[in-house]
Amino acid sequence: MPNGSETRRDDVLVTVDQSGEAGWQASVTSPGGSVTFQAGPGVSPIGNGSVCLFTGNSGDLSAEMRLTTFDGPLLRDLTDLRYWTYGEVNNGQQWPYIILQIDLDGDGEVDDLLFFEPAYQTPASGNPNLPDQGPPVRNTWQGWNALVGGWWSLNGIGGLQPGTDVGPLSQYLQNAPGARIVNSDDGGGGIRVVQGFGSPTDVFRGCVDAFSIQTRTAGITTTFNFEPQVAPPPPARRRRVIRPRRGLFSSEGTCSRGRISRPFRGPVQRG
Ligand SMILES: [Ca+2]
Ligand SMILES: [Ca+2]
Repeated sequence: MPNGSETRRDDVLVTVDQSGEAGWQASVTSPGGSVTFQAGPGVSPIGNGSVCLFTGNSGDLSAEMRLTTFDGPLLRDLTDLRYWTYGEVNNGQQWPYIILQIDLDGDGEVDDLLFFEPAYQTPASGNPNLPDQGPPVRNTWQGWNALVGGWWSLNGIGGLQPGTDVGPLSQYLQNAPGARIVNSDDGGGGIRVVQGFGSPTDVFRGCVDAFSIQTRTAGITTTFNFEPQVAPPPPARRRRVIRPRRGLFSSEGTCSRGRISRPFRGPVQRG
């Protein structure tokens, strides 16, 4: 059973069906990669579709969705963080995962990255003191509660490492109580859902939906519902103006071509 809880009545539901909406940016560094807003796959957790991240044949590069609207909140004020994944193609270890960009010293610059990976959320593959969220399964929608899950730090802060040394955010905060989530200098969103950064021979394709987040100051959860992009309406049809081709009729009223060759004298009265 998926672990993502149902959308509550006080949630704000926001539909996102293209890059640039509601603060979400598509970011693709892999040459054959893509970010696609599409129907399905299968029965998506909310609505009719999801956003799918594909690395192409360069799994060492990436396809991501990045959220720009959480630039600066304290990590300790994060009170909800859940999302759903549907992994289609991967190396058996990597499903769409979350990166939080962390500023440790308050200068707004990124100092560390925190990773939540679905593959490390069972007692055997991760930290047995944390909830067992079950192993990731291909071609299945699965909900993940990242807020209560196991995380690792790029710099190993708090002893948080990939695999069985993942730990709760509280363990990180004991060592970095002032940690803040920040965007990149170039404006790239500090909350990222990622496929890629594996090895060059990897190919990753996974879809994401129902991404929920809340901070203590916001007080309510915003759930982003990724949906197939609605095709823009066709452009209004321009009125067609039919003009005679140049040279078809001469200025004297004679037809220069075709069957009528006599001067045109106007309508003939018949009596
Ligand atoms: Ca910094
Ligand atoms: Ca959806």
